[in-house]
Amino acid sequence: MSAKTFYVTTPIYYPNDKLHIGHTYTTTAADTITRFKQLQGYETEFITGSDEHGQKIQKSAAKHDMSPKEYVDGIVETFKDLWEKLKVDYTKFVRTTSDDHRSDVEYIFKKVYDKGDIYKSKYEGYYCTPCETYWTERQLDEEGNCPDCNRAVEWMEEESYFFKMSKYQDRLLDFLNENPDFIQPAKRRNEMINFIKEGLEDLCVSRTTFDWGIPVPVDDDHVIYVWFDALTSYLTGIDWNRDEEKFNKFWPADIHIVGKDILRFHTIIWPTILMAADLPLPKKVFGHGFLLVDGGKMSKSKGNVIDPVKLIDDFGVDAVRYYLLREIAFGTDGSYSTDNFIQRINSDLANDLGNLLNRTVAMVDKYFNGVIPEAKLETEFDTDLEEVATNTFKLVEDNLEKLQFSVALEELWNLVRRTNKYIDQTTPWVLAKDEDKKAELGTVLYNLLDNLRRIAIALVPFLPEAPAKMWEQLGIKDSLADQSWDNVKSKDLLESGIKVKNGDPIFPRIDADEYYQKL
Ligand code: ME8
Repeated sequence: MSAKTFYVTTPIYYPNDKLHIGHTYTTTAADTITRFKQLQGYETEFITGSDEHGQKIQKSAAKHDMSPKEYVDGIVETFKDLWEKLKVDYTKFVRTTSDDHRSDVEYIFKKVYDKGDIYKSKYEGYYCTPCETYWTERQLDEEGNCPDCNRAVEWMEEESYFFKMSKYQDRLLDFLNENPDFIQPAKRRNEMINFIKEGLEDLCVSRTTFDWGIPVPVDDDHVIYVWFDALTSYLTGIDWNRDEEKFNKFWPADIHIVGKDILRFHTIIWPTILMAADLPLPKKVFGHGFLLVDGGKMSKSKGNVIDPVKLIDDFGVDAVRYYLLREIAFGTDGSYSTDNFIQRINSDLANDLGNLLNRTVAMVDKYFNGVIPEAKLETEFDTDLEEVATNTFKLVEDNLEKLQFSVALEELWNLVRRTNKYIDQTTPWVLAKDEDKKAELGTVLYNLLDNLRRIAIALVPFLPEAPAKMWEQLGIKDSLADQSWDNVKSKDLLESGIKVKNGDPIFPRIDADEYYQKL
């Protein structure tokens, strides 16, 4: 039987500047789904990287008096540092300037060229350098700017190579009809289909106005269009042309996670290139919404760009990941604000979950000398708690499958709050006064601990640090690797007779006034 595999990608980001909270959002989502699939027993590949060619990078490097390679080398290090801080567990970081990638891009270009689907012609049009995209006059916005980013465009004329994208229009529409879940969220699907129905033009896939790129294999005067180059990274990442077995095992990708800004490249250009190269198409592309700051667009000129490194330094990696995944519904735009961040962390992590753990462990310490008691009988509240737990874990699983992270966490927190309510219902402090109620008290505390164990495993996809800290307090010695989603579904796996470890709160409360004063 072949192993269950799952291949997920993030965009490969442009190293023309440091990454911000928006990029962090995409990558956190990709890491979370990867960790979830691992818990379910899948063998996973998770690819990220940097998109290093193109005019935009060349211009940024020139501004800094550096060669493009020297310039990107420095910035790529900051990408990797950020992913390390965010505890992102990727399998490969693809740099488009690497030899492997270059040879894969040359190979795919040549393959499509040899087939007759790339031809030479002349190109004229309005070029948007930040988006690396040509536009026709009709496509420009009302002010004559780029319709995507609204910045100024330049008129350009060049001899270019063209990819016969128009040839694949009908096949692409058929594919989208046959695979209604390919484009996510569903509301974006029609947008893409309408765009295709307006008519796909052939795509200009080479440039001569700058030279920072991979040369066209049949013509050194041209470099390959940066999107043709970048999209191929999804093949490089799993060693296409180098490790056939691995490639066949993981391709087609299970999901490309991208922002809505680049959904078109992934659902129109990429599939048609793959069709021309006789490769299967990815199973799904999810174009999530954009993160705004205090309701507005993040921009350097406004000075409101949120630095994820500072946020992690100030609040910890779990808090940042929790906030991003809980606060913004995946697929719609959302807004970051520091007030809201602090409020969310204090109420959900410090109060609801932190208190549940503290109260429970402290009671085991107090009433059973820290030794996990046995669940010898049933209390009248157990069935209901267990029903909520079973139902919750099913909902968490279903929503994670759909990448609905915020709903999954909302459901999980219903259980956290329900478990807190179980303490109020069973009143362990009252039971503790009556020696005859010792068995009942033991049962209550065991149920609390066992629920916390299951909640901790369910948190593994979202939070890289808290679950292990929770297990330590719960007396569980197993390493992360021993946990699996099946253990979330099964109750009563916690061993009795082992000692819990009453420790510091794992989610300290944030004092907002103190934080703002320090800024
Ligand atoms: O487009 N909110 O790279 P890029 C949410 N190199 N997500 C955001 C965001 C925001 N405010 N800002 C950026 C490129 N993102 C190409 C990709 S892939 C083959 C090539 C995230 O550095 C989001 O995922 O401009 C978006 O799609 C991506 O960063 C754009 O990153």
